[in-house]
Amino acid sequence: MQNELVARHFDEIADLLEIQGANAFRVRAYRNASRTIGDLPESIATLAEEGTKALTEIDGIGKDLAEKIVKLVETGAIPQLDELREQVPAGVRQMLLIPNIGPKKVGKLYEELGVQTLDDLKAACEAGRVAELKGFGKKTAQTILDGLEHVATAGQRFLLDVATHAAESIVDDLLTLKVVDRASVAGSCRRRKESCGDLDVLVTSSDSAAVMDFVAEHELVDDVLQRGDTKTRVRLNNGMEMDVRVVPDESYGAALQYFTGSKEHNIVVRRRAQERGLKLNEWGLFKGDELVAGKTEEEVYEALDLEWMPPEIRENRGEIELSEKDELPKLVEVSDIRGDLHMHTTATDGTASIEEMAEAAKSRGLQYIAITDHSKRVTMANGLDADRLRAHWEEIDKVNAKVKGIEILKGIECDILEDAKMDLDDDVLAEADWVIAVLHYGLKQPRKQIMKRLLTAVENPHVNVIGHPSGRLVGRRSPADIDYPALFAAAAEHGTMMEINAHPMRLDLDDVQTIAARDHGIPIVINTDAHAPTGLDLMTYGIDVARRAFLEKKHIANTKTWKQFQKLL
Ligand code: DGT
Ligand code: CA
Ligand code: CA
Repeated sequence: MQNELVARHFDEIADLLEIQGANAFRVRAYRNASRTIGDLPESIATLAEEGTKALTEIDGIGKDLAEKIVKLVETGAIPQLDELREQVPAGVRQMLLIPNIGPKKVGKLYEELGVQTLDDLKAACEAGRVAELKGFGKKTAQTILDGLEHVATAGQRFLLDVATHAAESIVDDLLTLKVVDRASVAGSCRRRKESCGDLDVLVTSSDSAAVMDFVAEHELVDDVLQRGDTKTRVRLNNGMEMDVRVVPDESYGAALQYFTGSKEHNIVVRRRAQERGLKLNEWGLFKGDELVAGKTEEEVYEALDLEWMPPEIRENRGEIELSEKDELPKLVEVSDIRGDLHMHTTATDGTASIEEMAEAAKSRGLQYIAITDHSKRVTMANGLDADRLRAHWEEIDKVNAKVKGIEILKGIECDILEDAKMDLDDDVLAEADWVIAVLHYGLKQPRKQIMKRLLTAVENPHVNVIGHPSGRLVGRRSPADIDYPALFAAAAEHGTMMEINAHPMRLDLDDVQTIAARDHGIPIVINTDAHAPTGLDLMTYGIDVARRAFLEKKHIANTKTWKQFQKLL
């Protein structure tokens, strides 16, 4: 379990306590714990395996918190959090998804207006009851109404890292059972989609009832919603739902193919079977009543004259044609990555020193990194002005000379201001080895102004890459309004790269935008934006995006060796 995910459990405790109007000190203790864990240089899960003692040595982690962390790492759940989730109605918890409305406000709405669902809340806004609440007003009521629309269209979906962790825990546990032979996650999680609506798990077993009993009693499972002979649907303790299906061994491949989807991919594959006088369903590929293929995905595809396709590309975006012609790309893998060009240190809002980040990158096999702290506009993160930045770069030079086996670039994550000026002057940017330009503020500006800002940055000769171009947060914050064809055309012309920010909450560029960027021949960089050493491990989610965009090693600039990368620069 990655630190990031452990941290989010404590944030959720803080949120729910705050909704309940708990003592501010208690709430703060959990918020601080969340930050401490998120920022920890070591893996919290590894520490927790040594027991509570190792954990209590961390500043701000007492015995009580330590016990909760151990429990979470061992079982995937914290009993207190489970209780809180039961106490606060699901509809009220969903209100936390409304942009710009925090737990304190949600608590007030719940306590004072008694709203329990998003519909209640909408009605209360429309009746003017929300605007009348102390501390709310007309503007906040409107923010809520706008936000409700956003929550309704997004539906209740879960970030890929949350989904992956739950699915892998349960699949791994199922595989330890004597009666279980094969087990796998399917659905959107296997396709590595940025968010998952629910989880789909497939199992082969000699004893279907035993599998379902095991799932029902699993620590991550809260309720059994439905149970049949071969299928059960359960709700996990984080609210996510999961289907577990027990399938016959000879159908496993066909079932895996079917339930991995996507629906759009399946429709084309099934039509292809029909064209060959065959019938494809989750039980197998049939000629009349005879099973032609079904045990493995490979044999199902092969029987349709197709090469097996990695799940990430099964979206009917041209993968079938490539497979048919034997021209599938060899998708990039996390082990191809040699550099990470976006990370923070204690100079701004990171928690580790330059040297600690460099050592952490080196131990993960990287050959080069860029230290890219914030520019001054980001006052919240103690952003750097020219003087502090130059002093910081001197430090980087020193560390670079000292730490062998890794190159450390002097970088900056420079804001593109609302008026389309860069936050730092050109003479400063000219001294950098690596400049990431980003939008942080004014994301809601009209397209024209957003494009003016992005194009100014793209055309600036000192800017190497546009970081997290849209500024969206998956399921939480809308992207800036960008004309991507115009952006990519300009980037291609000026030799500016595009980032896939690998943080599971960002994944920005997304998969579709990445395909377009590649078509423009723009070098793509996948970066973690790590704020602590363990943040470097999130690279894998950026790779997921790249793979969903059919990208190969050659499309990604930071797969190059240091020598090759220098040439590109
Ligand atoms: P999600 O859960 O919304 O993130 O997305 P998926 O792709 O996991 O969708 P889900 O859970 O509804 O169904 C899992 C897979 O089952 C889906 O990817 C393809 C297959 N499937 C479900 N319904 C249909 C259908 O009506 N037709 C076909 N061909 N396949 C389906
Ligand atoms: Ca699903
Ligand atoms: Ca499903």
